[in-house]
Amino acid sequence: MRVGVFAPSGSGKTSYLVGLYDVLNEKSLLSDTEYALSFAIEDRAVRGAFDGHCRTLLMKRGKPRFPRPTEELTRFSFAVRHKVKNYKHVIEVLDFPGEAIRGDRPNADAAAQVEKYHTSCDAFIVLLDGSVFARSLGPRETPYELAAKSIHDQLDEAIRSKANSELTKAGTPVAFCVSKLDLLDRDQVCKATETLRKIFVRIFESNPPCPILLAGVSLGQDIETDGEFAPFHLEVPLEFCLLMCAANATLHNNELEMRWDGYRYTTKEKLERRTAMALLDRLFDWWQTGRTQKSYVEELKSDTARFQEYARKTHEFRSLAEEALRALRDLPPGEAPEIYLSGKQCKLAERLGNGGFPLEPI
Ligand SMILES: Nc1nc2c(ncn2[C@@H]2O[C@H](COP(=O)(O)OP(=O)(O)OP(=O)(O)O)[C@@H](O)[C@H]2O)c(=O)[nH]1
Ligand SMILES: [Mg+2]
Repeated sequence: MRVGVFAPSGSGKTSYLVGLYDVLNEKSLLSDTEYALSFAIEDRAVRGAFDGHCRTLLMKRGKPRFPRPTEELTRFSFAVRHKVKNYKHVIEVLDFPGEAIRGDRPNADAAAQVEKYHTSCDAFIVLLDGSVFARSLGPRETPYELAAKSIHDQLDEAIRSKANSELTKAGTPVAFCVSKLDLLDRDQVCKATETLRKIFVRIFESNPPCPILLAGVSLGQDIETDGEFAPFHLEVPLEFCLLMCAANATLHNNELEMRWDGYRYTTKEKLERRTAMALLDRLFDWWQTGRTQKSYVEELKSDTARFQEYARKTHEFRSLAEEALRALRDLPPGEAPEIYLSGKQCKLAERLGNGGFPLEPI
């Protein structure tokens, strides 16, 4: 799964990723009955850099605790595993200088690379600085608004180009996050989400529909002065993307599994009929179809292998989706994030039903 973490410069992308790394490490240490997933960055150099950033975030106070503005594109991946079923799936992320998507002054080379990466993403986490978004939209667009609109356009295009593939079959998930939630009061949160919905209205109401999450995230109260690192909902957007992509892949592979079972069945039938037939019948069949008994056996073998591969994937993605769904459903009632599909609010299903789609209309 490739996740695009989209945000204009200074919105807290790198800080979010560092905080998220810490939260995922903590959750990975829980027992499998509490949290059955574990996350790990497998590249030692990248892991070392994240550990360093985490230490600074936890030990220092004020501005120096945060990572410096990002100057280069950093692509990394972490593996998510199911602790019991021992299934591994790789999640790829790109951190980049937010400058690259500033509407007014894009760095052409980085901008092209960022855009290329994003068109191949299966899911998106969009971070927008709550303290900027809580202000009213003025008559003239600020560079921040221009950057947000540029994100909108790239999202729109990426969603179209990714439609109907394995992880996005029933829509590309997008988690919109109001970042720096600790700086906002209730009215400002409403204002920020209203602005966000206005700018991204086409994504909210996209057709075919994309599952949308709307959440607030923060690294902690007074984190920019002397507050403790107290992560709020940092893992929620990722769990949502994981849930939706894994549920989509379950649907997709389940469908292929059924279709392939059909092929397998007909090949098997033909083979059995031919085996039972007299030599003359076989010759007649060969003359009519040009196929030998061996070719039927080979076809059956490869069909069976495909069928088993799809069945395995259905099972594995399902286990990921179930656990991500459980984690999201376990959030305290007052903290449940808002979820939308085709502009309408939805809720999380109690469990993945046979249909496998985890959202229900309210
Ligand atoms: N109050 C508050 N401030 C935050 C939070 N997260 C980040 N910040 C502040 O936002 C600043 C920018 O964060 P970065 O993570 O560097 O933002 P970025 O999106 O990576 O920026 P670029 O690398 O320039 O694209 C930090 O230096 C902090 O001052 C948060 O949760 N709450
Ligand atoms: Mg950064």
